[in-house]
Amino acid sequence: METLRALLYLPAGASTFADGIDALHAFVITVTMLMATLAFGAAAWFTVRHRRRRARQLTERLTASLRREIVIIGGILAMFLLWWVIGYRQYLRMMEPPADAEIVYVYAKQWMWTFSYGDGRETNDLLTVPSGRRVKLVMTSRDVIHSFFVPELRVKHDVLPGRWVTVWFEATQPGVYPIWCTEYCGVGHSQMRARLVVLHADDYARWKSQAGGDAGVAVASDLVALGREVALKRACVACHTLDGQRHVGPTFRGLFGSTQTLADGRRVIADEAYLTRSMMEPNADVVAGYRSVMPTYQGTLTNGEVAALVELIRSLRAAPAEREGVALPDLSIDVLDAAPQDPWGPR
Ligand code: HEC
Ligand SMILES: [Cu+2]
Repeated sequence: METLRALLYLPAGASTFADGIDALHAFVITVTMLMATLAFGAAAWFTVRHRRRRARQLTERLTASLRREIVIIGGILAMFLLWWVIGYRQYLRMMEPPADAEIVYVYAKQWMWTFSYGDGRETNDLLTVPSGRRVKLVMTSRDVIHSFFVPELRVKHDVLPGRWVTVWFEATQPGVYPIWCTEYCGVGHSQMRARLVVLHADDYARWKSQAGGDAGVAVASDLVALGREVALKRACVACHTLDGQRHVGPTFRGLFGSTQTLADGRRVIADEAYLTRSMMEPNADVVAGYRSVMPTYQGTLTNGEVAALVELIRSLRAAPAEREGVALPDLSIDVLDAAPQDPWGPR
């Protein structure tokens, strides 16, 4: 395996995915090279063997038995299907993030990467993760299509505006690795590089315990708590409740993952992308039965605050208690009691 990697100029693998992907890569390359050599050899052999010897010689007519044709076509097809089965299983494994993964929110924009951690910390062009632990990246773009690529991890995924995508990985080797953008995204594309720092688990714990205070970052105990603060600070709770009551806007309780009917008849699932869009372009998807009075928060909410709000809404699922095995803290906020119940009257 190492020789093949060296031969193909592949960087050493640094995640649990690397061996499987490299094995498939090596398998495909070996088989195709072998077949290419055979095909070229056969062509050369026929050129010599059946070359024109006399001026008026007719082309020989060659036939293969049906059995031979079936074996050849069936063999090639089986080979393709085998690659597909192996690749598809790897794809499924990579696309299904484990539930216990540590979450980092990734924002791409021309031309940098921003990483927001669960404790409210935010860094630019520097992603720090522990080795031997699963990390899930929840990624979106603020402008055009970018692509997140760490060759050593064998992890690569397009990062799209208006959509959240997730990838996960488990780094095995502590070290510093390059993060590339592999989708041409404008003149600064080649500058859009970041670093991935993989720390030993105990170094990582130390890194985490260092308060982000020196950078002036508010460190909340977790994103949900931070989201609650943001919802208060930015007055989302003037129009939205957290306890299931309808107000000026729909409640946040039970919103995540639910199907929303919009004023124009479309039905959408309230996922991370939809929630973010609702904050950035509230008029793009107006919920049926509500007035489109929500102001846009484009440019006023920081990336970290958006992540925190999404996490808050995610935590307010309708029936979380039996799934998680723990009761959620009561997040209802009393600010609303003073607010008028329905300023626009009956609809
Ligand atoms: C002035 C009142 C008002 C404020 C302030 C407000 N919203 Fe809204 N919001 C609404 C209304 C009304 C709707 C429903 C109509 C629409 O979709 O635009 C809505 C819709 C939403 C939706 C989609 C809900 C659904 O059921 O699909 C989300 C998510 C949302 N708001 C989040 C927020 C967040 C986060 C904040 C604070 C940063 C906020 N809103 C502040 C009035 C408000
Ligand atoms: Cu880019």
